[in-house]
Amino acid sequence: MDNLYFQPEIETMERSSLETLQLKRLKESIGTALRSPFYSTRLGKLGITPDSIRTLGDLRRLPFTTKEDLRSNYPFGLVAVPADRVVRLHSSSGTTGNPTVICHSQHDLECWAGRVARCLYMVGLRNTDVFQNTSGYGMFTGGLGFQYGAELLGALTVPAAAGNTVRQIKFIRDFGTTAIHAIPSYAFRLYEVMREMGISPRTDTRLTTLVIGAEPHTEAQRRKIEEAFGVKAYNSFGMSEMSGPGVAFECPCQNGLHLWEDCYIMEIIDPETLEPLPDGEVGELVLTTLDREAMPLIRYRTRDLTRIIPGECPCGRTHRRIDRIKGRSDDMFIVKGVNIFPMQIEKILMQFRELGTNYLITVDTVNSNDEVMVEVELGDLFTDDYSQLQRLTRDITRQLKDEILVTPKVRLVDRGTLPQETGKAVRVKDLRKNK
Ligand code: DLL
Repeated sequence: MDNLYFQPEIETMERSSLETLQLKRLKESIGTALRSPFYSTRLGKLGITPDSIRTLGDLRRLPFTTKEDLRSNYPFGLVAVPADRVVRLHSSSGTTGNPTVICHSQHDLECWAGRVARCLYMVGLRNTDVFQNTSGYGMFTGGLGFQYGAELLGALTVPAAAGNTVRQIKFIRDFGTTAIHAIPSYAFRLYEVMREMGISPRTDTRLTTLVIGAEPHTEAQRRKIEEAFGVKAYNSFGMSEMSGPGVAFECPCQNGLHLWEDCYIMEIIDPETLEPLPDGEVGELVLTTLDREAMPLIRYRTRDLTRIIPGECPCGRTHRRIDRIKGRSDDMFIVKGVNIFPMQIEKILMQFRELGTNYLITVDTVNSNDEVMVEVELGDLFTDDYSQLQRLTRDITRQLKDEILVTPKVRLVDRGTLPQETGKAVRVKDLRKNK
């Protein structure tokens, strides 16, 4: 039973067979989508039928689907099956207007759990593992998504949910947790509290694996997490619109995330011109679902920026890899005409050993001038020597300016000063939006 979730016939499939499978499933997906009010109008108007798709290239003739489409057809306008087949919905936390809703049939939930089990198996988890999930349960898909995936794998799955760090640590020790799923900012929090309690993750726990994802993070941040816990931390990518976690995941080679191409067709487009980009170039990820029946999505614009990593992976899996997410096109902020992504700033900050991992970027207009302020917490090894702090501030400012081409104000603050979110970290506050 142990290797049920390694499916070499799918994961290492010849590209040509994989593409044949994709084409077959794409036609089916379009046939299903046409049963929803939204796509029957949108695609019907263009005369699209499953038979009009003869090659994978024909997908490019179809219109994109956007988050706005989901919002304006809220809640059920994209549902393609009768109501009695829908068994669950997840919804995003829309701050303004309608949230987005994704509906699932029993079949969809089974496919999703299978994908997550496949990902966990890939990084070495088995039915003897104890998997503790620190995601919020509820509408956020990191909770139930990992719960059902890890259970399907046969692991003892601990639905610890978000927050209450001291209790999390007690569970880790009492239940012999071997694997933790956490968003990267929470992994740091867990480690800090462990240290305050005098607990070493290396010697006082049975941890072997961390799964981190759901928010952008740099390679340097991943390395810091790995050093802190003394175990490998694997990057996990997904989004509620594509069911949740389990869309793309790192293998033990940790050189990109295999995107499961039997379940999704991926495209990378230039977000301005909407034209396809060649492998290796960074652009917006566009995904089409291939095995979802309650609510298929065709050419969904994710807004996530990444690239396809050219070449083959030494692990032998043939599903292509995406690079870690560089940010979202809607995360980008513009200061003095320069496009800036929070990940550019994080990349520089993480190079300074004196700094901790929590930071906040505030953009504001001061005397008609746009200014960027970067506040970052100090790591606890650092002294409070004033001249040393000044030198460090200067170094950070210079390196940031080289990277983002704007001179930011840098403020070093004590550990624990900046807000610590229980969910995904909020890295940018753009106060210009409120003016
Ligand atoms: O974050 C699903 C998920 C749960 C993924 C647990 C992984 C682990 P949403 O809340 O809909 O779903 O947010 C999706 O989060 O479009 C990306 O911008 C970002 N994101 C997700 N995974 C990563 C990652 C879940 N590994 C949005 N790296 C996506 C960077 C990520 N960004």
